[in-house]
Amino acid sequence: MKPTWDIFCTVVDNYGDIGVTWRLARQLAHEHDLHVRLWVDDLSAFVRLCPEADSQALQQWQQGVHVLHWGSPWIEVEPGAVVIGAFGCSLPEAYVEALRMPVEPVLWLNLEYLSAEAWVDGCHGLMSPQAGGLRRWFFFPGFTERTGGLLREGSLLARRAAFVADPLVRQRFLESLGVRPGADARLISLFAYENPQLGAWFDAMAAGAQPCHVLVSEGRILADLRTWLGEPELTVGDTRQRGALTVQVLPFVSQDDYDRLLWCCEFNAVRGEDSFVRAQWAGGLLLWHIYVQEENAHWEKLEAFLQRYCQGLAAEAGAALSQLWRAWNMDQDMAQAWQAVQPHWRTLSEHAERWRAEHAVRPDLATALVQFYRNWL
Ligand code: TRH
Repeated sequence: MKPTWDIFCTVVDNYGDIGVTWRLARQLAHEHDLHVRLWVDDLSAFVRLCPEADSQALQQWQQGVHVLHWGSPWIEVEPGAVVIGAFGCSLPEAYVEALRMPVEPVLWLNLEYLSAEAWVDGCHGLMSPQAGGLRRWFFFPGFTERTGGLLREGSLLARRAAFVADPLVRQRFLESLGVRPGADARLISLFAYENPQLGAWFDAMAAGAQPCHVLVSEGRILADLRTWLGEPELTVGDTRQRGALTVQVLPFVSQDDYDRLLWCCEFNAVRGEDSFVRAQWAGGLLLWHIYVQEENAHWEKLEAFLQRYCQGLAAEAGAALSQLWRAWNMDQDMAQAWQAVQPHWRTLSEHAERWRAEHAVRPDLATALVQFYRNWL
């Protein structure tokens, strides 16, 4: 019988919590031959990422993962060999009680948010004593060898390479979304929170010499797009042109299709955690809209990543990219920042490829978790 691993996910807001845990659950089941139970408190968020799922089912199997509604009252179960609480979520009391008297010892992990900050190296793998003699370990994703690494399926980069090598496959995929970019247009994806700089950025693209076709994923940024276009009714499927800029609103697609979308684009504007990592694996230029934290704690995270990312990059190109990211996240002039990036486009593309290659040789997060468990036994 396969060993069982439990992953608990509370959907706080947005799609990052479920995005990360669903991806991790699938990889553990497929590549490490585990019976993975993914406990989710809000299945409606899950259905957005996995459209074939049933938002009403108490339990279901999706892509090899046992997905269960984490509702109330709690269905009592025997804990798995490993339990992962994602992003500090509190496990059901009865489950924790069962951890105190397991048939076999259980490894209890807390999967943390991704950060490029230096302190993460020192906190990854630390143990924290819990009430009743229990112990829980912190597991940090990250960008260095002293962290748990990044989520990356074993076949991801080969699948991407095969996809980009076949222009017909790319074209068919884009057509399935109703996207037909002009031959000389730069294809750009945009997934973002509300952002007051959208108008300045889009003005710059509209006035530029280079045709751009921006694919905007439906969601929180749409209100700003409506304002910029002056069209309150704008909805999924709509396409508009302003000068050199074509804007098209895309539906929210499955996680696998979202990867394909990133692979199709030269420039990906992403947000949060999971799409941010996927854009790094996609390998094109990227712009990160970081999740806002109290007292602007997220700015430090942004700078920590930029510092790592810009290593080995020509100083001027690094400065232009950093300023673009700051402008997007700190409400500074995106028009100017966008123009400043243009002369460095090629350098930045090549750098993105190098960054991907550098990180692709590190152990991925799911493999690191399995290794952590083996070492713990
Ligand atoms: O949705 P997010 O903003 O999630 C955030 C962050 O994780 C943040 O750190 C966390 O604190 C907060 O949630 C609660 O962005 P993220 O992390 O990129 O998650 C989005 C997920 O949605 C990701 O798995 C990609 C997926 N996705 C699709 O599957 N289809 C789509 O069309 C799009 C646009 C995204």
